[in-house]
Amino acid sequence: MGAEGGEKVLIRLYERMALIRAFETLMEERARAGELWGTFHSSVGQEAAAVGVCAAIGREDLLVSNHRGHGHFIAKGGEVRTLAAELYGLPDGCCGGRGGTQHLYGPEFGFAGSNGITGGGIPIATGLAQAQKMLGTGRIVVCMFGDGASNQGVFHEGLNMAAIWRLPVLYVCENNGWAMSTPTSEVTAGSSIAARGAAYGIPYARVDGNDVEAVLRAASEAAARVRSGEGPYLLECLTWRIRGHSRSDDNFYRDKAAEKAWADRDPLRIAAGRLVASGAASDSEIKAIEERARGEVMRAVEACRSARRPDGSSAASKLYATPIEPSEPDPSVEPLKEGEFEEKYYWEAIREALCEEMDRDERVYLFGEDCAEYGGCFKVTRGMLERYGKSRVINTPISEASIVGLAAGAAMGGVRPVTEIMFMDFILLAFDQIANHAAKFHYMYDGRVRVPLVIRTPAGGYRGYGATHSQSLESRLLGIPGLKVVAPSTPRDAKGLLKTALRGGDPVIFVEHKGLYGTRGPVPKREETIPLGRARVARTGKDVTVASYSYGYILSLKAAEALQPEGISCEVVDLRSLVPMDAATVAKSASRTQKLVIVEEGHLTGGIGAELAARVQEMAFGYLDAPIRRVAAADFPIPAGRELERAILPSVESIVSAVRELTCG
Ligand SMILES: Cc1ncc(C[n+]2csc(CCOP(=O)(O)OP(=O)(O)O)c2C)c(N)n1
Ligand SMILES: [Mg+2]
Repeated sequence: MGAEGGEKVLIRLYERMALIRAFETLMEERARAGELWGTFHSSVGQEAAAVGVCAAIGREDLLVSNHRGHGHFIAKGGEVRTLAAELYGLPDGCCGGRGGTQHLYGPEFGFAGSNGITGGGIPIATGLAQAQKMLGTGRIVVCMFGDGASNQGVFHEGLNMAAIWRLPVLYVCENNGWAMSTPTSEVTAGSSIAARGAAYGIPYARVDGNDVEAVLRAASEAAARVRSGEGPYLLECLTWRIRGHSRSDDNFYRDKAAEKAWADRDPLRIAAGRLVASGAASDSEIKAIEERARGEVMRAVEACRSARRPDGSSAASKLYATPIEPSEPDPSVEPLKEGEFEEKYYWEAIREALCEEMDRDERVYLFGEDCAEYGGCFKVTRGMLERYGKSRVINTPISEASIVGLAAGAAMGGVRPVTEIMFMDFILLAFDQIANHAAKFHYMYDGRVRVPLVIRTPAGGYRGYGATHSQSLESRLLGIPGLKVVAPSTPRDAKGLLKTALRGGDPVIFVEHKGLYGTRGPVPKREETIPLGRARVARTGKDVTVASYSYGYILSLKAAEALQPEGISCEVVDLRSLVPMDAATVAKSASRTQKLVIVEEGHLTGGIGAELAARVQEMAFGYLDAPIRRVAAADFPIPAGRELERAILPSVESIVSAVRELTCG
């Protein structure tokens, strides 16, 4: 940078910093005046890090931000007007008012989302970088986070993954010395956050985060290395949060001398001092820049204040990228004629669906622990590595949270990951990335992004694997708007539903019961996709409806056969998909039989049965002549020993006795 060029650059940097400062200051006033609903995290004092980093990358490069993201949004090129409108909860806000201060999005200038979960953006950014690399876009991804986030597990998982796969991601830690009221030094081991890069073989640097020129220099060097294909880089910017952590925090816990020392190192003051000292700008020119910035923000604020308030009616929309279409025909209700089908194993049907979709769409790839050579714990994907190669069948570290987080980020970036969580029990480690991230993005970012992510996972017991390898956790996935949950029980459904999941635009948890892998059934030779959200009446009967899904459906069929000789005729309904849940088909059946038993392998309390029973009674209360019965796992961890396990999990016998009690009074 030449002297004159450098001064011009510094003026531009100063203008951006002044705009952020004006935005934060004026919006804070508006918040105090009670005009803003919700919280507010000010980035006053941290402008140099945001502006210096963003000046080092292109508009087309991507940036993932955190809860303190206003400055990042503006520095990346976002308009003050759409940001202010978002904070005011208005329809022309960058997320239509759905996101608010902590959840911003601006794909048109490479702002790939901010997020209120501390550290949550790290795997997302890493996954976005994976997508850039796969698609060969040449873009890099910047991930902004705080010192507090560097103590999250996903920080370490994300850095590890970025390093092993050499992903184009620049991690930028804004170390402002505090994570809320906790000093960084009190909770952070090691010589520096930057030096944590060394553990993963990632180049790193530490820079004065209040000196915008120094940040620009360091970030430019880092970005160039990342862009060259070397892999990730970790940059730590030492800075200071001048305001309280959030709106309600007055910093009472901080040392006043330290506050004064940092105030003297205010990044705007440093830059202005340099501009004046070099003669690049006079005091009055600096003032004029600040006045222009204030004017721009004030105009935005005035527009928001005078805007008509929305009536809230748009809130219940845009939940899914691929909405559930009840009008779509369901081919699987047609019985298959001789010659139209082949007998297939359940695992085989799943593998076929995966291969057919990978042949059809080269953006589909497999991503999970031991999914390559080994073929996954249950060998479902064995042989796929040979067929599709290492770039599309990828073994991952044992990092469930980041497996899902990376996959969600990659899906947002335009590819279609299929992850495998080895046992459903381990999904709990990834729960934050599923529930707070993947499931929410489409809605929270006002329908402007899709997360086409399929998470396959083997579930269930009856194998003596004990408490941490036997659970059916489907019910824990209810009540997470934005997520779809599928649990097929037959090879035909497994194939057809998986294909639909793989073509949709939403995150889907695809539950595969371990006890089903070795079962066989007819699968059509022709291509078939089955719509989600349709239950199937698998066996007709007149005395009682037994509704179930997954392995519970197999037990229910057996129970129905066992009851036949006693003259009890059971109608068996297979839910197939749990979110959306087709309670209407169950209610219709139960209205005819007037009795309903719900069978599931998950625990009784808060289970699928509880939800389904509540819905069915709303629709069919007048038709039922007995209370709805639930057969489920007893509310204990699942023991390993054969007899103990049997005593806890549902069985053909327990279904038979529930039906008998209901029908024989
Ligand atoms: C997972 C999670 N834990 C806790 C919080 C509450 N919280 C929000 S910001 C914050 C401090 C974060 O510190 P840091 O990462 O250093 O960012 P800073 O606020 O200093 O910018 C905390 C504890 C949260 N939002 N998410
Ligand atoms: Mg901090």
